[in-house]
Amino acid sequence: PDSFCGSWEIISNVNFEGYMNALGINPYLRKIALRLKLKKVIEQQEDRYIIKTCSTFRNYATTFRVGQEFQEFTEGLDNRHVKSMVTWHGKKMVCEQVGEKKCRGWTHWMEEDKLHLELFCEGEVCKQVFKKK
Ligand code: RET
Repeated sequence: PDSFCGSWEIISNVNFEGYMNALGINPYLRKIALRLKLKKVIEQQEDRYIIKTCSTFRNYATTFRVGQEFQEFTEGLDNRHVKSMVTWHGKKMVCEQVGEKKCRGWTHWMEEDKLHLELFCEGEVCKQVFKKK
């Protein structure tokens, strides 16, 4: 697949509020999060990916190998422990996050030169698009 690697800045964010609500994130944090100009920094070292979500308020990072289950602690988001697994579905990088919340995960893919991200949780879907910095 096309490389996701590099620095990305958000250009659209649809239903982030609904997604955060589904995660049970409190109204105060939701309000702050909605105003952030999010950046993604994606690195790949051999079969290991590092995805960083960055903002002036808080950062969040995950490291994983595709096809290998890992324990994820969503620190600073909803602070839950989930069992995560990332796999390729064609050109889409799909993560399932198994835990207390049903149907939780995300999907990354490229369209033209944009990075697309869908975040889902219990029927709520947030759609974010990033352009290369
Ligand atoms: C911030 C700020 C504090 C509140 C919330 C946040 C959301 C982070 C998200 C990160 C998604 C990361 C992904 C990583 C892939 O490996 C910005 C930390 C709710 C939604 C998809």
